[in-house]
Amino acid sequence: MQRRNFIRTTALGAMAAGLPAFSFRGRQRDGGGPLVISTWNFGLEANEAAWKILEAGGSALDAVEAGVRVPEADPNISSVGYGGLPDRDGIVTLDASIMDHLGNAGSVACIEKIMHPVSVARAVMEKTPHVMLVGEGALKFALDNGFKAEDLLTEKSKAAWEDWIKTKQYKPVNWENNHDTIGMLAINRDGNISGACSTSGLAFKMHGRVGDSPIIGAGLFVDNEIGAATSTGNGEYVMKTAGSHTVVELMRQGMSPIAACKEAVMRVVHAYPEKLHEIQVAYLALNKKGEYAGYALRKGFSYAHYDANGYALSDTEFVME
Ligand code: SD4
Repeated sequence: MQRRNFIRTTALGAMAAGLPAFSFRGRQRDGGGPLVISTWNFGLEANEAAWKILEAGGSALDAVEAGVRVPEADPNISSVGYGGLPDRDGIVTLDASIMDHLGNAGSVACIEKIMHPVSVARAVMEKTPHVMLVGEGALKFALDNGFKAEDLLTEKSKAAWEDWIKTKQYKPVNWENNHDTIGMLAINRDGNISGACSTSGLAFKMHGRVGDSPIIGAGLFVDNEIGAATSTGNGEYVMKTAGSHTVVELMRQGMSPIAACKEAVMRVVHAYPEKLHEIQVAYLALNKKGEYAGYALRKGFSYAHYDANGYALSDTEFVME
């Protein structure tokens, strides 16, 4: 917040002095250095873990994996990894994806018992000819590759499920947005871009339900020539509009990150007007120049940012309250 105020002050100062001020509607990194951005507010640690790698001259891929692993391991975050809210049968199933600057991609969907699905997604990318493994096959692959099987349900997430089941009795599936999928995008010192995304998906979803986060082109897309995008919200609407790929394609046609994110949100607005009262869809995007922004259907979407100037949180613009 402090940094936001600082930026705002600086921009106003520049305008007052008759100097070109950068726009709030998307920002440009200073001097072309590395940076990392991520959806919502997972605290300083996630972005800091990524930033340390970028600052040391490491790859954007290592950075986003390290960053996403932080909330995955945090039992107090109820929407990602360990401690994530289970499905309506009380089972924690996780979705994750990763994509690098060479166009390589990997993902896992509906994987159980593995605390770091983003690292399994990376292993799928690096060790198999495939992009995506799901369910039991994904778990078997993870175990074969040295990942440990663990109980991901915590006392707290179990209690939340037991509470929910008392009143909802499986109906309807919880469609309220369980905020806070982490989508993270980074650009490193060489200007190469990677992204990663990880979630426990919608709370109390149907068993077997997969969201947008592990779908390349929906929850995440990277094109190193253009930029990258990631999404959060009700994944069904992101999937039905091929959201993140749409954002990157719009940037390819010359749109700024904020204009591209807004247009992708507006595709949902136009296609599903009768659903808007019950859903959230939000995008975060970064282009090759290091300009970045987010845009949301509803008020309340925020993102974190870390670069050489430090850490900052920002709210995005939105279509409706
Ligand atoms: C999903 N997009 O599984 C995810 C959930 C999410 O904020 O982002 N919640 O649909």
